[in-house]
Amino acid sequence: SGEVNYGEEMDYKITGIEPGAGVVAASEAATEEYDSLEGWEVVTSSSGAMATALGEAIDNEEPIIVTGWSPHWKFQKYDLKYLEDPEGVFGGEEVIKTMARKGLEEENPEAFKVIDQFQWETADIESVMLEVSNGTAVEEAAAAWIEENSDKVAEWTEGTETVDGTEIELAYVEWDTEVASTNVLGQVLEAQGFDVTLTPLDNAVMWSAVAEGQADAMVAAWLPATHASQFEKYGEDLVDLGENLTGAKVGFVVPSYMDIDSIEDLQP
Ligand code: PBE
Repeated sequence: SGEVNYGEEMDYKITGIEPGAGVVAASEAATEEYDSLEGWEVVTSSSGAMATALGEAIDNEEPIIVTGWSPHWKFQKYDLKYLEDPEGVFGGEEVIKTMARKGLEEENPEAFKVIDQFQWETADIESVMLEVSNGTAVEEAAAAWIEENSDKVAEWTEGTETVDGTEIELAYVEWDTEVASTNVLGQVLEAQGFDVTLTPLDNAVMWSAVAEGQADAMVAAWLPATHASQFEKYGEDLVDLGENLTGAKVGFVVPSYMDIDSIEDLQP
């Protein structure tokens, strides 16, 4: 490594996603922390634009660095690797947690229980995400997963009663992971008789909406590192329902054909 000047080839730009994402904040911190990233810039856009740029770079075998995360379908579609982060700017293993508004348990105990019992694995969420990335509508992909995984779904609804049109609102951000999880949980709640609203928001607004009781819950809290600042700000106004998925990760992701392994292998 070190022979190719990737910085020049990429115009010293890292392909980011939405400005409110934790991985973007961590990426900006990385450009401050690493001498190898001096003069580099994180360009924000959207998760969809990042995926398009990644696909195009791979088609042309060009270098690209994206602000990546897993679970994500991109690892099933492409040969990718995380750049090592010796300074630990991106944290280590992340979990995705569920947060509910205060009062939900008392006011809507059946919904609260289902939301609390919602929990799945990387392979589950990735299969929904992969379907969606291949062009299937998320409603359809979620319904298919639910049909094939009735055992798991039965664990989420275990010990709860169906209702007759009680309203429930889930907040989320339009990241691929959260689109998949929120739609699956939403459909399970609908099948239990709830009148479900899924509300896409900016990350910071999602946290404040649940903390202030405008939305009932969200399944998109990436911790301990990615959303640490949001958790610090809103955590005490939320009910922490624990992990819905473990083994998550964020960081710089590059195609495997790139001849570097670490953020330190880049050049200013
Ligand atoms: N993500 C996906 C989010 C959390 C879920 C990694 C893009 C973020 O960076 O905030």
